Amino acid sequence: MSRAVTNLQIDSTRLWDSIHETAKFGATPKGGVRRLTLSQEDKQVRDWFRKACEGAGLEVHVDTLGSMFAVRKGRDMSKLPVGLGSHLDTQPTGGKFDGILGTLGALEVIRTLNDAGIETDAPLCIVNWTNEEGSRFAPAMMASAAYVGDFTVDDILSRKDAEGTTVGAALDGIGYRGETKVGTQKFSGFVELHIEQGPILEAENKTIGVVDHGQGVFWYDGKVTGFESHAGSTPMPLRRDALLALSEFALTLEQIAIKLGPNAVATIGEAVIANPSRNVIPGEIAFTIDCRSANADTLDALDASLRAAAGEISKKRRVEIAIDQVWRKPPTHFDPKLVDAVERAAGTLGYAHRRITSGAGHDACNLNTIMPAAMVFVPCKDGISHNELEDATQSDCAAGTNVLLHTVLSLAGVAS
Ligand code: HGY
Ligand code: MN
Ligand code: MN
Repeated sequence: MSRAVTNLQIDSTRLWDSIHETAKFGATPKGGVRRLTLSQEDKQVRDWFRKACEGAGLEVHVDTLGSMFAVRKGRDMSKLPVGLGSHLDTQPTGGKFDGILGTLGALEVIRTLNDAGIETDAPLCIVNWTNEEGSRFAPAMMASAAYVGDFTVDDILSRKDAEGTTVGAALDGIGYRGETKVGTQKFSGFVELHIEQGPILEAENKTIGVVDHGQGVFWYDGKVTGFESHAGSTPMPLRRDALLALSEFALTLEQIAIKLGPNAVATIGEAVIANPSRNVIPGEIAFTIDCRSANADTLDALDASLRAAAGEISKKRRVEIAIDQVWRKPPTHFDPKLVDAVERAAGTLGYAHRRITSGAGHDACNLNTIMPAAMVFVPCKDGISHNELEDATQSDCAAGTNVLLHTVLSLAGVAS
């Protein structure tokens, strides 16, 4: 590779400006971003992204689940493109970097190659995957899961949010139900840049995380059915209190994860009392469970233990605890060759780096089931993410994007 290419660096200010320019779509008073998938705020950032991609000479197409693909021609168009990108949707109390860094970092790679007049041998394709977060519609990494065949497109289109709006209606509502059949755009491989969303890189003063594994994820929908009765006249021993049953289950689940740890986590992120009233004993609660581990056996142990605990508590408290598994994502072992390519790029660029397992799920974890995939991590402040305080430094974001650039160049080849 020529010296000019080897020394090529992205434009750190342009990347930083685009991160902060797009943060205005769904900006929250506390400095975060609320950009739920397929919302009006998501439409705004999608429109911005499409315009920026077309401005960079890319040909944009959208699939039937709204994922956006922007192709940069290569010298040899008979070759499959190298894919890079992430997602632009956020959590309700999201930050400026989760997903956004990887998508805008991919755009910055293209802009840098354009400025340098570099043509790659294979084409490149940058991607904004619909609904990575899984907050408004389950599951998370939804569109890439359908892309790899874990769910049918019709199943996904029929998924409903808490208001009863389907994915299909939400796509139509923002004009992003595209023409391209899901799975049409093929790749030779996929590389995703992302903030770590954990504390390790910052604590160890590492600039780059070379992601070789990802935790598996089990999601469940749960419902506790007790018995509504008067908060004043019902003696304590006669109560079938759904909230107290869920509370005992939640604390038991915490102990299960701690016992199976350190490589196990479990979270009840949603709990909704049906027809809440301060002087009625809760009779019904819908809740969710998120369990994770990088070890498949630990995941299975989490599953068995939480089901057993639900059975014991339901008997003891004379309630029903129904648990329905709605998503099963096994642990990810990223493609060794692509992981090596990321590690080589980080080493050549002189960044302090280490191998790392991703605690969070990512679209690249799904893609890795049908093509070679890998990830590049950069630190985030205090390891905080899925929180409006989420923060990262300009230099780390630039370093991660430089590693993405040189990894992609090593995979796509340089024609001129
Ligand atoms: O849930 C996850 O790990 C991702 O942030 N959607
Ligand atoms: Mn993400
Ligand atoms: Mn996220």
